Amino acid sequence: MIRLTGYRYSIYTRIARLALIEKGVAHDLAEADPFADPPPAALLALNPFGRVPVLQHDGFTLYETAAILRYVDAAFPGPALVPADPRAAARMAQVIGIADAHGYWPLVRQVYAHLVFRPFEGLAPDPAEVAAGLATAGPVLDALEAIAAEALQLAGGPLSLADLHLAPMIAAFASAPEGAALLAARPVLALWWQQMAHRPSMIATRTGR
Ligand SMILES: N[C@@H](CCC(=O)N[C@@H](CS)C(=O)NCC(=O)O)C(=O)O
Repeated sequence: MIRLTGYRYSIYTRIARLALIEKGVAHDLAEADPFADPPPAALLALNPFGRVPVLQHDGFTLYETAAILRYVDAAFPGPALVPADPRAAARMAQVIGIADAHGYWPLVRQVYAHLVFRPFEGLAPDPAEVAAGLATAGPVLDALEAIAAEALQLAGGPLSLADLHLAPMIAAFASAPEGAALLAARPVLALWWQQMAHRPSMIATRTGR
């Protein structure tokens, strides 16, 4: 049994879904809203931190998206999503680290959440969060642009876990016109994003927000 517990609007859930789809792994989806207060007991039983996604595979339970992606890549047949070249693999891990440590909050939780998600839900954005997110996003995009320009990762080569980890965050960010403008100013990264946006797995996992 392969089950992914996630939330339909969750960026991290989308990342895990991309990996499963790209590897061709058939799986169930279980819905749990981690933003509920308190989070569902069933989710807390799988992840003590109450976050999604969580992967279950034949009695093995795993949370933390980067770990889920490494497991999905290693445990199932299909195209290898970790480069064999040590430097490309290191850049892959670096992109994932940058996305988690520096990208998710400004790109998703500040810019996307306040300019796209909250208005969709009929809620007012907080201009201070938007301004802070846009300001913080610049250096993050610059760092990713430098990596893409080096062409070991994020440059249209063989698909890797870095592409899958970053694409949903960039998708959310660029769905705000202000985010799209900042992305367009980083041409190599923007070209990467144009290619990723058209992948069938990205189209199949659109969230509707
Ligand atoms: N470090 C976790 C982060 C996962 C995460 O933050 N997921 C979000 C949804 S995209 C969540 O569950 N948020 C609930 C909350 O912040 O309370 C991972 O890599 O899986």
